[in-house]
Amino acid sequence: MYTDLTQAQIDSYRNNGFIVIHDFLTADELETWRDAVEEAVAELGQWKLAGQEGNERWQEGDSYYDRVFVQRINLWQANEKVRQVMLDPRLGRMAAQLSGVEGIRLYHDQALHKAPWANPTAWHLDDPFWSFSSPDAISIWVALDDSTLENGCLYFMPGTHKRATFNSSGIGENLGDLFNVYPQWKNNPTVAAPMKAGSCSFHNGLVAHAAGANMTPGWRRAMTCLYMPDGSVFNGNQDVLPDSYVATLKIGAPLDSDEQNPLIYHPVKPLVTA
Ligand SMILES: O=C(O)CCC(=O)C(=O)O
Ligand SMILES: [Fe+2]
Repeated sequence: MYTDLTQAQIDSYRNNGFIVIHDFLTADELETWRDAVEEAVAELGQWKLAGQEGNERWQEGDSYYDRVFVQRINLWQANEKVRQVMLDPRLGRMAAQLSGVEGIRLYHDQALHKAPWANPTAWHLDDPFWSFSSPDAISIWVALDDSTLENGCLYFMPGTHKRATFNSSGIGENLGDLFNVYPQWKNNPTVAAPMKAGSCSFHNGLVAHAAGANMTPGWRRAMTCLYMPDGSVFNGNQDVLPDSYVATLKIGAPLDSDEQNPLIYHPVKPLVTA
């Protein structure tokens, strides 16, 4: 795993709101990630959120959004192999260095697999969906297959994280709805981010991004993880948090449960390890 970031990479991330790291995983590591993720996705079946099997809210249906990607969340909680992969402090250290924060908690992981002929992923911001609001939230997106212009690679709008508010448009059927909320971005340039399997990107939770349709008969599989700066507080959005946990939270309460959001990197505090 390529984990050493140069100052130039960190600067590029801070300026653009994203960075692509080619050849992030070795061939063996890629095999480990694929095997773990495939096993966990198969175990969850039609349920999108681990621990919520049987809860209709998290049942896959046949909506437009269900055809954007196969989305399976918190696989680390359900599967030992994914837990080994996701609780790796090296991932947390990279997230901390890029965002310039001290400690990193795992907010949630998610497999995002575009099936053959999947719908495009509309332009959106991530952070407004989440249970905390931070300009330093960051995600990793790891290509488990070659991700190409043909099968639905990511696209970014550089620099938008610097000006975004927490207003958003969701991820609907209209690719450009985000630009009704941010009309000042309508003519901004965009950057495609095709990646070989085993490469990855990191992106800020407030940078505008999207992905293409899958115009091929093959799969475009990706494993992602969303990271929360240690010290972040509950903003009132339930998102993927279980009912029983949300019932204990007031707005402004620290999201510091190591069962739900393990501390995976910190220079001094004890970490949760696999
Ligand atoms: O994989 C995709 O289609 C979209 C990914 C994305 O929006 C994310 O990782 O935040
Ligand atoms: Fe996203």
